[in-house]
Amino acid sequence: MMKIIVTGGAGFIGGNFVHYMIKKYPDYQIICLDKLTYAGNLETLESVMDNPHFTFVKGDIADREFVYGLFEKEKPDIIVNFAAESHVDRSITDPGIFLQTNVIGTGVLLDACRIYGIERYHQVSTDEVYGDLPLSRPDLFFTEATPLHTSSPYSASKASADLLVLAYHRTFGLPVTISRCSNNYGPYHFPEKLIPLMIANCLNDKPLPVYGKGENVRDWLYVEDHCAAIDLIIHNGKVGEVYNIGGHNERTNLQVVETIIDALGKSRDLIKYVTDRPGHDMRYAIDPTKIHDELGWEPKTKFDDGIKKTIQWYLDNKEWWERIISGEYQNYYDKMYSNR
Ligand code: NAD
Ligand code: TDX
Repeated sequence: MMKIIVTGGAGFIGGNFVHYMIKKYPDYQIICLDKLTYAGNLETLESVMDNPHFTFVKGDIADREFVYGLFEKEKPDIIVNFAAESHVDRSITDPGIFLQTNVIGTGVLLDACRIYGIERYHQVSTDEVYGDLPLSRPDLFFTEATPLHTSSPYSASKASADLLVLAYHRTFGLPVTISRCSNNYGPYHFPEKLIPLMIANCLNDKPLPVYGKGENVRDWLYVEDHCAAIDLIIHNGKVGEVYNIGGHNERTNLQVVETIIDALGKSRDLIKYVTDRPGHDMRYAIDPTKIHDELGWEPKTKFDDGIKKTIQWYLDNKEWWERIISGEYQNYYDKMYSNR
């Protein structure tokens, strides 16, 4: 029996991870610690709220007193830290909160682990810490040895957190692991991100804002495959190690948008090319050899199947995302996209 604190479990990937773990390990105790920012949504956790093996706690990972109190009370075995400000565009308009949550918050969790003792601290990081690859070199991939070379305040904050995690391992012997994953997609993805935004706008016959020429490449991974990889790392991964996670599913943004338009039977005239994101990374591509060879991980879902499942989920769960886009999100959308 393990007790796991999942931070950021009311968000997209953390929420999927909570569901994955409860299903796979019905004896484990899962505690979700989440601040419920604009990106946190208790409706994502509705079906597990009454499960006696699940507890939801509202709180901020950067609130030292609160975090120490929780560790003292719960004495967790494992921490999986998903909690973060996660949207690159928001980090360009307001970087401060990214430093507060992603860097300071990670530092507080690490201190709590030192003081109260844990079996494993796992940091959920991102391929964005490696910067980007040129479109002219499709033979290049990010390995765990690729130098950190960040582009946005978001990725800089995630890279800073990674360095802190590794420093706590080296200096204090804290049993840590880090995973760096490529772009996820799937159920419960907040509609500010490319795929859910395009699905929602398509269904509402609204323009589809493609940054620049739409030629940037992302390496898409179905969220359940990411959850399975983290499950393997926390149980079998080597302490002090970094694992890249990605599934060789590269697509240009334009290809992704056209796939969604076609699947929903809409017109490609909905595409609207808009001003590019400042500092926009060209291409991300992960080499997952290490996690494959050491832990036997392999992605199960190909992009063509995963995108169909995802679109179906958004069709079947309109209430979940319609409630989000009808609220405060509208102000964000107007600020970000009008006059762009
Ligand atoms: P998300 O924005 O959907 O969810 C983040 C969650 O963290 C929300 O529930 C939010 O309320 C919570 N949170 C934010 N600040 C907090 C704080 N101070 N204290 C406690 N909770 C807080 O993000 P996501 O897309 O699910 O990403 C989860 C993690 O995975 C992040 O660390 C992100 O950097 C990383 N990641 C994401 C992707 C991706 O494609 N989405 C890819 C690789 C890595
Ligand atoms: O309206 C849009 N139009 C557009 O062209 C949006 C929201 C995005 N884009 C482009 C920008 C990117 O090239 O689509 C691509 C994907 O954008 P996002 O969904 O914002 O993701 P990205 O910036 O690639 O970062 C994501 O993957 C790595 C997550 O948000 C991060 O948390 C994760 O670390």
